[in-house]
Amino acid sequence: MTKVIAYIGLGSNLDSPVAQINTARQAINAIDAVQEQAFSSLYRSPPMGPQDQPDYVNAVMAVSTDKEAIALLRCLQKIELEQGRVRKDERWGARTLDLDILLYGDQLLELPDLLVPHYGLAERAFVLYPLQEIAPLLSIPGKGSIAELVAQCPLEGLQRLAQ
Ligand code: A4P
Ligand code: MG
Repeated sequence: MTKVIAYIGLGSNLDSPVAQINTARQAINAIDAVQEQAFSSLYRSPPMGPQDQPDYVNAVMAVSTDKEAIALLRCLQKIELEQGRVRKDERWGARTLDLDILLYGDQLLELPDLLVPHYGLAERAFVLYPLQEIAPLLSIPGKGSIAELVAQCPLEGLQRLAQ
């Protein structure tokens, strides 16, 4: 299989979010057949969804891979579990680590367990701004250019963290 560039969204709001994101970055780099191409700054934002939870830290990572998308998802879910992710019934509740496949090449995927592009990508400041930082010329299948999407998306309290 030829290599594909995939974009992964990382998010955490429990148990030292910055450390969670850095640990996840290392774990993703340790996946067989996955190589980091770029990693955005870290961004802090108020929670989308229930407000009785801490602020989030988010980042976006570009990787090159020859893994199938679903195989990549399974590796990311394993890393979530290793970092103490507990899935609860509450929608959009607090979590130690969330890893989403935002984009997988220019592919549109509608598998039972995997929707790509990620369903929230086009409206979320905490995804669009870090994505634009590492891929300013990106075009999102079915949605338009990253520049257009960012221009239409208010910051909603998003702050880039000092390095
Ligand atoms: N799934 C389908 N498509 C994908 C994809 N492209 N990437 C399926 C990853 N998973 C995908 O995910 C639920 C199911 O989605 C999985 O079984 C997978 O097969 P999950 O990680 O178990 O649950 P979740 O993440 O809680 O659900 P959801 O609806 O994806 O939540 P979101 O959209 O990830 O939102 N506020 C701020 N400021 N920053 C955040 O990062 N994140 C959330 C979670 C809420 N509020 C936030 C943030
Ligand atoms: Mg998720």
